[in-house]
Amino acid sequence: MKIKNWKLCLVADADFTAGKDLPALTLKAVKAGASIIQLRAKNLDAGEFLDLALRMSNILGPHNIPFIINDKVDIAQACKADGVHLGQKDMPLSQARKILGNDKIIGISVNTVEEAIKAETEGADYLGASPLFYTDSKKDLDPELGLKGLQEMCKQVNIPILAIGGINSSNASEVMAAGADGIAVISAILGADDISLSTQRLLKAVSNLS
Ligand code: TZP
Ligand code: MG
Repeated sequence: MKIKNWKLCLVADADFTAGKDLPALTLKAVKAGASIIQLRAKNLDAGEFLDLALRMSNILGPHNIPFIINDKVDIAQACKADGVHLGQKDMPLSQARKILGNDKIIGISVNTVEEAIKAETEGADYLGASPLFYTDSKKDLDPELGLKGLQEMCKQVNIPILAIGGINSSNASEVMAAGADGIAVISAILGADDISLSTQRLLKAVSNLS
């Protein structure tokens, strides 16, 4: 599946469920308009990650929404996800492309214009501009890009850019105005009391509706 709507990616992080069921939380966000789902599980072992990925894949199937696995090419393959999102220290893009083929989506996290141009040249399908702002949701953060850094990056590459890090319904429209094709969030959706409402608010902000 190719991605047509880049606007709002939920990074469904298994560490952010407060004891609730991640597939159920994700489904609420999808029904409220999230357009891409990326599954992130830094603290699960491979078997647990795969079980969760298969449950997510099953629950998302009928909704026809792109499903991306964070970090792990083998898990993406095993659950027949639509693609993988790789950091600078994960499997190199060229190797992931060999394994997954041209029909799968490969996203790359980038923090500098140099990394962005390299990923585009090597055939990434999209970039995660990371981190845009400070966030407590990720450890070992690279320097914040800020709106200026994002703007510069967007000028230098042609593939879609999802901005991530500290984005919420108050700053999302500025992020889009800086040139992002969409936003990716964890806490603005999973940390909210009302997942549907917070998803709708984000969607409004990225769609420039008042
Ligand atoms: N990569 C860069 S920042 C980040 C990730 C996974 C965390 C984003 O979480 P939040 O809660 O949307 O700031
Ligand atoms: Mg990663």
